Amino acid sequence: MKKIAEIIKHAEKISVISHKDPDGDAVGSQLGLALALEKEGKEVYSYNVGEVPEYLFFLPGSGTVKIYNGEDLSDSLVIFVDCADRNRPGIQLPEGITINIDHHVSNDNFAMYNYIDTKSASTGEIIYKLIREMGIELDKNIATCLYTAVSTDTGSFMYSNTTADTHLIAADLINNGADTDGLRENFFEGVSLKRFKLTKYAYQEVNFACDNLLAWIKIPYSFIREIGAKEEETEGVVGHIRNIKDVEVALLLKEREDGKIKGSLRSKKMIDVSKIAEIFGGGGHKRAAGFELSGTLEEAEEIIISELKKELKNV
Ligand SMILES: [Mn+2]
Repeated sequence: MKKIAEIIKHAEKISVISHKDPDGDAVGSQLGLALALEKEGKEVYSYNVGEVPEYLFFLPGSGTVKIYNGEDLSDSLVIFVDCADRNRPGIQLPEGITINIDHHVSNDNFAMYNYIDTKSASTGEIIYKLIREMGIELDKNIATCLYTAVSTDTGSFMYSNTTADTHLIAADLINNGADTDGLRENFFEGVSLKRFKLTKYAYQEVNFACDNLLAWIKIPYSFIREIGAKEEETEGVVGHIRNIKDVEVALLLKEREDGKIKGSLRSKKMIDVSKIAEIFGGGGHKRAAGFELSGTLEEAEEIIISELKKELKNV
């Protein structure tokens, strides 16, 4: 981290990039870092493939995140945040100096300099430590972005990745003015009607197997189009399915507009879903992971469910 802090200190132009379908940790870490670097007098650009989701518009600087459109990044220091592997940004790795800051176990150290802390519940926690390391003073805006990153990636401090360190960092962010009301109103109490309809659909369509240890749902693109939901609005559904008593592994299979099947896996205690996701070319964390498959929803279902049944046989 010292080395990374030093490299950043010497750079003038910096681009900060997070991942496709950006979530609270992606955008919160990205903006928290960008705002801190601007404070240091750097020329900072934020790019993503994909729009900032509406529930994150309240974040200071959310309007500065641009959709990446082939810009030449080779003359700036490029920092990737919260990207589990080289494909997650959706941007080709530029020539020049690159830094990769992340907390996913599946991270493949794709950049020139890599800081991967898999014990961190969120990338936001690592960015917090980096900002402290650099001696940059926190302010309300930076604190709001980082608090959002920490809070959303821990399911509001409830998931098993939450540590004492997470709470200490959150406390310091609140002491520095983090807008916790903004997060609550926009995220936790800001469930869109589309998101609610998706949850309703999921509750109706959920399948069970292996004595209810396994629960899964398939969402065809036709339904997503019918209700007009955006990609990111489908993400929370799988967490609701995991919350059912007895369920150990929850799976969401979602058909995308491009016909690809996106899989999201969640587990409770026994199954390391990052290993299962890796079988299908994806990755993530022990308790939350994802992958992409080609073919139909039914074909994807057959392959992954048989793999999950094998895993759950020994439980
Ligand atoms: Mn994250």
